[in-house]
Amino acid sequence: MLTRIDHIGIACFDLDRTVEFYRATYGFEVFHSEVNEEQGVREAMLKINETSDGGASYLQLLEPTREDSAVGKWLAKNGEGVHHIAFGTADVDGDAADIRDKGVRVLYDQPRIGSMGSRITFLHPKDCHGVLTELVTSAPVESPEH
Ligand code: CMX
Ligand code: CO
Repeated sequence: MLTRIDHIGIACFDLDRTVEFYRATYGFEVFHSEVNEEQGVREAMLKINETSDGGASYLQLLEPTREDSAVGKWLAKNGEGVHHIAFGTADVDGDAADIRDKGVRVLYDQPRIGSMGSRITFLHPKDCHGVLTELVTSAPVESPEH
């Protein structure tokens, strides 16, 4: 079951300048940043709020690491802007299978690794009324060591 907006993915040409815009304009700070070579992105997650399912909602700012990546291609065509939305679920495998059964193209056979060790997959935008849609299961919270 999809229980929250996990994040909104925003494509930008210059991650550092875009991070500074969100900090200076809204006061949002970087919660986490990483490079995901498989996805071809350098990214910053800005936590906006926690949610009733124990998760959180973020903005995901994305700068391509290579021109032929999904974000690189999209930026070249569209310029900066909202690239995708992501719904959070406790069960990305089950939800992706259910959605595939409804005839929507799920891009990956198995979820891949996303931000902060999450497991992610994508639904084809042409099957989702023009919206590239991601499904995310957060990494389990590590219990403190004793
Ligand atoms: N939103 C809406 N439509 C999109 C889109 C997007 N983000 N990206 C591509 N499209 C549309 C294009 O406009 C194009 O439409 P037309 O045929 O009408 O022109 C069509 O989809 C095909 O686009 P393309 O430029 O030829 O690109 P590809 O088919 O090679 O790739 C997609 C499209 C969705 C398969 C690819 O972007 C993908 O695999 N995305 C998932 C991975 C991803 O986005 N990773 C980055 C984020 C990582 C993260 O969130 O952690
Ligand atoms: Co994303």
